[in-house]
Amino acid sequence: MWRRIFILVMCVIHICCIMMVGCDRKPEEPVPTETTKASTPTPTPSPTPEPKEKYYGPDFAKKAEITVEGYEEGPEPRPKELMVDGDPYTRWAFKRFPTDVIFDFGAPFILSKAHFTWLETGRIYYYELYASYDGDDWVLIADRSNNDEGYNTTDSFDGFYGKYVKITMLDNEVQNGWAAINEVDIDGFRFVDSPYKIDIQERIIEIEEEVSKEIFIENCNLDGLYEAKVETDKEKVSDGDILKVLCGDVEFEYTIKIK
Ligand SMILES: [Ca+2]
Repeated sequence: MWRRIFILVMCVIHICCIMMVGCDRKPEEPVPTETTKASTPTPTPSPTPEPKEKYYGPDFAKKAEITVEGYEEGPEPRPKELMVDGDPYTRWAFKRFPTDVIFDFGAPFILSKAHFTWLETGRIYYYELYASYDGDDWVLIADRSNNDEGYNTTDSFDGFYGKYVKITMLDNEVQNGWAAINEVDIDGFRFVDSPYKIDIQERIIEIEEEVSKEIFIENCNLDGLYEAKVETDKEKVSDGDILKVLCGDVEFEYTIKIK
């Protein structure tokens, strides 16, 4: 008897528990589905890479980006390309003084010399030559405002480390208003991604340890117009030796130091 009553009570309690749980259960809330945002790709700033390999070779000045303020359009066009086409009898011309011609090499070079070929009649042009590392600060390299040379002129940069050269054309001797350049050649070189610490201004190259001449020259990774050699009696390049770089007809010397 008591056993039946106990079972009955337990059943009632169990039923009540089920009912209570059922009452407490909230209707299932819809699981919010993750809304896919209209994803606007975040623009990643693209760094402006140094165009290290842009002018790998001896003709970097011929491949420079040249900016002029205009050119003679006709009857025979004389665009800027004609001042770097290798032909001394073709020329860029523009009827304006003063006017600027800017060379952007795309990367800094150790600039040696600029050679100009002027009009074949030997007409004298008056100009100023500037160089710059950043395109903002310009250094006067040559003042030819009182020039007395026709046909050809050569100006030294003395190793100026720059990415830009600017020629400011001032006038010519016949004062006819026409600026013109038949040909420009610029000598220079650069150390491209060398593993050595190179002080361009002080002309010092630091190396970790003595190395063979061949490996040293290879690691200098010179670019441009150059002939490079190390003057030493020893088998290996060591502290105090000199690297000589012949660029055009100008020789640059770099002292080698071991850290
Ligand atoms: Ca030419």
